Amino acid sequence: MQDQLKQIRIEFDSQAPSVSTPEQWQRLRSDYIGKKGSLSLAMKELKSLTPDQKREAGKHLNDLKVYIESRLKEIEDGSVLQPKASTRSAFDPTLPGRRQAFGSQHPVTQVTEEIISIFYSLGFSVEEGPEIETEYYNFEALNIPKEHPARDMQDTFYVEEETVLRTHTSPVQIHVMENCRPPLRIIAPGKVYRCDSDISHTPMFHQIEGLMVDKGVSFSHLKGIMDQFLQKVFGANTKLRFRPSFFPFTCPSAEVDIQCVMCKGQGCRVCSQTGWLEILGAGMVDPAVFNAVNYDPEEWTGFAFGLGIERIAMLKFGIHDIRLFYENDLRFLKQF
Ligand code: 2U9
Repeated sequence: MQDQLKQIRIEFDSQAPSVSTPEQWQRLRSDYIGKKGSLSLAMKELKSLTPDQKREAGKHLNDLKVYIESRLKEIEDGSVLQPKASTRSAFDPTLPGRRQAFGSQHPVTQVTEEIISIFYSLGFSVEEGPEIETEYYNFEALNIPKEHPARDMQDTFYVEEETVLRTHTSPVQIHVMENCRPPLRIIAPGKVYRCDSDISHTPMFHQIEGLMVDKGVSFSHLKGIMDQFLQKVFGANTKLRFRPSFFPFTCPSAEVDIQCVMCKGQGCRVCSQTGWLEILGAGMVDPAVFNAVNYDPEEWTGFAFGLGIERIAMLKFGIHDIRLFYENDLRFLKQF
């Protein structure tokens, strides 16, 4: 049987290279693996063998069948069955070219750039700093003492004993104040990290914080700048309200709300029926922070504010789940 199979293979190998038309390919196929082809005939002869011989010969038969099928496939792929170039429809040079697919900026980048340009027009410059910080710059210099709950391991990613992933961009302003004398007007955009994850929190998100220090800066300056900024982001006639709040680094402190962009103050699911949306936190820089950077709090005053960029983008674009920003799903990203 083995000799017979060898012979079949030799014959197949001698005929295969001369196949050049679909008809010849069909014929080759049926001669070898068709119902009445050489392999089927050999298969019938298995019956007369002992069980051991049958097992051995069956394996060789199967190997040969796999070989012939793969060679036939190669010949087919090598265009035997495909129309010749000359019979294909001619290339039409008048057809418009295929357009290059363009990407677009991530919605968080779009909102960041919009906010930067608004503050730039108000005389603020952009400052950046490292994402890995010492506890001193992230906490102590900002009047957040050792036992403060904000330092909790559950909120803060510790890299080493006294080194953290910054939980806000405030350390940038500390570095700037250490290196520059007032007056100053800066914003600090960038990534921040907090150990938190749900529909409105991701372990990494983006903030923009701002700081203005000068002689005679007051809470009304803060109100004026926040008002200008929020009218530009959410449209003219956006209503604001300031609620008293607490942050270790500002005093007095406030949270700033805008009238709900979805229901215009009527009350809806997005604003939890209150008619207002919390947008940012702000306040007058605490004298303890000025002392940490050797600014005389009797001579200088300043305001600071901070906001989460994803939150602004979610409200502007009507996105309900913050995690969508970081799933890299093109169906989501292509909408921006
Ligand atoms: C210095 C002094 C003061 C920055 C401020 C806030 C209020 C605030 C939050 C908004 C939403 C963070 O992203 S969020 O979770 N921020 O409410 N941030 S005042 O105050 C500073 C910063 C630097 C030297």
